[in-house]
Amino acid sequence: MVLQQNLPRPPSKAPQRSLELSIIVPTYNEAGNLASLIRKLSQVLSGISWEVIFADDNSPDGTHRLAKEIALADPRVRCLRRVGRRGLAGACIDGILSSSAPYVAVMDGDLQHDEAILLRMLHTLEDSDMDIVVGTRYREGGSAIGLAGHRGAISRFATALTGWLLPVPVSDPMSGFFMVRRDRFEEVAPQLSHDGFKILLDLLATARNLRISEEPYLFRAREQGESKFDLRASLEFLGLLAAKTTGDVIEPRFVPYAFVGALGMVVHFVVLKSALQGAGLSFEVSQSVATLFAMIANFFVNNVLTYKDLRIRGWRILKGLAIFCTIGAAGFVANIGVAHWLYGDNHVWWMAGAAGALIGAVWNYAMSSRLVWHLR
Ligand SMILES: Nc1nc2c(ncn2[C@@H]2O[C@H](COP(=O)(O)OP(=O)(O)O)[C@@H](O)[C@H]2O)c(=O)[nH]1
Ligand SMILES: [Mg+2]
Repeated sequence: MVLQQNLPRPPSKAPQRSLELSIIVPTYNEAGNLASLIRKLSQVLSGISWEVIFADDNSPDGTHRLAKEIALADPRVRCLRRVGRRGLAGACIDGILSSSAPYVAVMDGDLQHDEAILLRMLHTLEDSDMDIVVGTRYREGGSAIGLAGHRGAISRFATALTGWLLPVPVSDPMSGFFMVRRDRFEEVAPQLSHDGFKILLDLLATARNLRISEEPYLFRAREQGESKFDLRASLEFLGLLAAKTTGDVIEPRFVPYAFVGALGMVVHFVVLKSALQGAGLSFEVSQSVATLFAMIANFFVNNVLTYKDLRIRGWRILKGLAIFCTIGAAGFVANIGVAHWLYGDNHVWWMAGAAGALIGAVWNYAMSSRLVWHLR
């Protein structure tokens, strides 16, 4: 049971004012931070009518249970427990759509975002014609001091890459801290991607005409729990950039898929070399063994990386693998066919080769997404 004396006292009667602000906090294993966060929100938001919604992806540490326990005693707290799904962006979108205040904020649940600027953000939206206020670490008065080591370097690189590729006029497009008018968000919600970490970047790149204001803040160091930004999140971010720079022609998931394909090439050559030189097999046999190994490796890595959210388990793995290999074989034929046709036409070997490989990769991706992992 949660110790009630550690938590803020909720208002004694129903609030007189209608709800002004919904705060959505995506959480995954943040049980150690919930009580402090609610206490801090109560302190800074005492003058307004607000609610906080924890959008939790069934955290193994029981964050959702704790949130619901707190919610029993405090009607300003709610928890949306999502099962069978993982993803920061999707959790934020579902949380926002489950709420109804005219203004909605998204902030992390690990106390890295400074709650002290929430009121200023709200006043900016109420008193001006701005649509969104973005918390920034990279304007005067802000700081990313809490972003230590390699996580900080990745964030700075991602910020520079985004500024170079996409025309989003903000100093901190990687920020996960913002407040937006509900009606503007609801307009674009159907076009937003549920995969990935970067909901703000997606929102800004999708709804290009938002009037944007920025509010500096100090990004604090994480004290409890750990960061969930991993290889998959990095690849999803690159996928989002690829989608938005090509006007959504490229699906974000194609980037992790292509990354796994490149790893498969490495597997292929390592096995080919070992079979040829190590085991002394003929080229044809070595090449077949290498192809089979690479396809099997690709299937399993895709299952836990690219399609982690749609992961196949148990005996269904065998069926998935068989379909994946069949699609791969057909993709190989398409690759050779296209390359042969183009080479015959213009004799530029590298262009024919690249076009063949691209057609093969697109075919494999499109078919295996639908037929193996049943992506809708
Ligand atoms: N619901 C949900 N929340 C997530 C997920 N991944 C991260 N979060 C939450 O999103 C916030 C930011 O994540 P964090 O790991 O701190 O990322 P970092 O600050 O970029 O290193 C934290 O509140 C996390 O608990 C996820 O897959 N689902
Ligand atoms: Mg964090």
